[in-house]
Amino acid sequence: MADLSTLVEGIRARDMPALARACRLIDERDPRAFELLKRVFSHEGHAYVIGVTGTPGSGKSTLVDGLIRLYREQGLRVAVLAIDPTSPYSGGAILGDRIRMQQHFTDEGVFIRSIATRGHLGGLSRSTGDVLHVLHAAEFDVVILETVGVGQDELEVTRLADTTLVVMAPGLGDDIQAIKAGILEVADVFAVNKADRAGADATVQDLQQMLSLRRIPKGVGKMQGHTAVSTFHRGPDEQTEEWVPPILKTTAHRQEGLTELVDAFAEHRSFLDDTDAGQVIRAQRRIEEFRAILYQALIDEVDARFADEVSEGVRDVVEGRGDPYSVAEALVRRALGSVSES
Ligand SMILES: Nc1nc2c(ncn2[C@@H]2O[C@H](COP(=O)(O)OP(=O)(O)OP(=O)(O)O)[C@@H](O)[C@H]2O)c(=O)[nH]1
Ligand SMILES: [Mg+2]
Repeated sequence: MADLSTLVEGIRARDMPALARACRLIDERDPRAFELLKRVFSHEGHAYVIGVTGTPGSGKSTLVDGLIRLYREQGLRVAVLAIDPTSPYSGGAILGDRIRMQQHFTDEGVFIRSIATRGHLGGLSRSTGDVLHVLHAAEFDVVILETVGVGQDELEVTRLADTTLVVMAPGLGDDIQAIKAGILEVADVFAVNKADRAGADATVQDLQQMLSLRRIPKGVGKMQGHTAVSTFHRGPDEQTEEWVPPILKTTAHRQEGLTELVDAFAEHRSFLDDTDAGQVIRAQRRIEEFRAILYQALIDEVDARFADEVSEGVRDVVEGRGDPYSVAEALVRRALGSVSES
């Protein structure tokens, strides 16, 4: 375990090779990753985590690049995880993003990595969650999770974020229709990017209309220039506090509207910190994370200790010797029974 202690030290010192190695252990689901995570976990979690998702081509990467610059100017340390479900190292989008972000690669206060692990329970979301704990331990101030796609897995990942930004752009209206269901759920802040283009106001209105269908009180989410009005609403019952996602206009490649965006993030963060509703959201996330870790640990244990029995069960089902319910039940009984005996 001396090796692991060195790795933990390296992480705490924000040594880039150590961070990369930790990410690799997690990606590869190396058993040492579990030990590592036990050592680096802290309840507080140093970094503020921002999820960025939205319509393809809306300017997410350009925005993220601008956000990195803004946070760096404030002296904050930033990590970016590009969540790419397709492939870790290929794909035009990621390649383009890497070139765009190249200027930050020589900056020691910036860590950029893509994540693509799938295929186990919780998939992308689980391994991203693990990497987040490493980044907390490395004391990054801000972590940005940028999704490449907008499928269910990617939306799932944004649930790991304190604040999720959904990026839209004018002229991509059909996409809004197609993905709105999932996306409205996850959004804490909306950016209508490419505000320099015609149709930005119409996109803002479309969004406002969709949001108002979700029983959101009148008059909120109004625009004043780049700034959203009333992001924080106390319902008629003083007990029910509610967060109303603001809609902000940005022109990412000119760095316009980003300060207002960062202000909206800060406001959402204080909503999480200072209200009961925010505390409930945080508690629910901890519960979900624990369950995911617990179930994955059970699966790993069963796979490791009962590999032969599992294969045998598979054969029985495939060859019709047993129905899947009875075979599964027998296997679970046997696995749990043998654990309690040992
Ligand atoms: N006019 C205009 N173009 C922009 C703006 N922001 C980004 N772009 C351009 O829009 C294109 C797409 O930007 P990206 O940042 O790659 O968008 P993305 O959402 O990351 O794209 P994918 O990762 O492929 O889904 C690029 O050519 C950008 O230069 C903006 O505010 N206004
Ligand atoms: Mg991109």
